Amino acid sequence: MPCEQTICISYPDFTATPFPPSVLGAVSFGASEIHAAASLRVPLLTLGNDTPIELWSSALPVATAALNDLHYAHNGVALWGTLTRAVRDEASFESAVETLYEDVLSQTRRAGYPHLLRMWNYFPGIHIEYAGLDRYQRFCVGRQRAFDRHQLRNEREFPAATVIGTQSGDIALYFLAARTPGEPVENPRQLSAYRYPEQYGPASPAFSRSMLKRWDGVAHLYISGTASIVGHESRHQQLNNQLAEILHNLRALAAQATTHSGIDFSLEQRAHLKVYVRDINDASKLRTQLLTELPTTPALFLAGDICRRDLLLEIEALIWSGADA
Ligand code: 3EB
Repeated sequence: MPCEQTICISYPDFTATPFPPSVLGAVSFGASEIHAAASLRVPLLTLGNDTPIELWSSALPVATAALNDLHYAHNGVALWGTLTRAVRDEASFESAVETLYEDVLSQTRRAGYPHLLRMWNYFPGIHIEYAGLDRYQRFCVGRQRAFDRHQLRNEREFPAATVIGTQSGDIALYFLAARTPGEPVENPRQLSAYRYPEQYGPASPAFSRSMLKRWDGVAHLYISGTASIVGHESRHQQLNNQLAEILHNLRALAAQATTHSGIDFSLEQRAHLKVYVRDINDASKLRTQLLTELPTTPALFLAGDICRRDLLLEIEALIWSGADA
């Protein structure tokens, strides 16, 4: 189906569907390779034989550009980009993240899309420790340094985000930015991550729980990776209880966005989930449980490491509005 909006996100069957003319970007998970001007392969195992593709397209004409290892596409309203960079050694991991984020911030601003809405971050060895901090904590430090240097200090400008550990490969990012700001929506059940106490690391995580964007004719709610966290504390040791808590969190966030905007956002319809599971052997159990809770909501299952060791899974969501929004 061709895209009739500013931005469309779809999960086409790669073999059956030719790429539409206005592709902003494409992400493949698992083994498949894709060819679009801006594309990224994320090396995460998928459940079963799935080799899913996430396709970002537009009804508007798209122009593509690249600056070194940053590849992007834009349509006058939004910019989609991707960047990968090798991890050299532990000592330089933090500064690698910092320069990577600086490159994203400076280039999106130079191109005229200064508002970061959504960031996906994947890198290997998320639990590797060095100088008393693990890679996730050093990621937060590098990201915050770049945000500080670019005067991105207003938390209402923090993008929604996902950070997931891979088993191999480079630091890989993809992101969505826009000419005009989105509206951050925080979760009433969770402390804002940028206010986490210092026990989780020296730099608090600079992301919003979700970002609402009203495009021309459709609104999108980009929900960050959501874990079994209430307040700032991890909850439950068992998989099924963590999933139930996450669904509670996601529902609370969708309800908050609806209250804030008057737009109907629900997990039951016009939603897509990505479920990241620490142990891929847990995926089929989770899928069964998720099917009883949300029988009609499509979900992609990916094996990835969650930043806190006590968390077994994390779920991100995209919800879009009906035609009347
Ligand atoms: C949490 O709620 C879980 O540092 O950008 C989820 C999504 C998490 C994004 C980030 C971290 C981030 O704290 C971890």
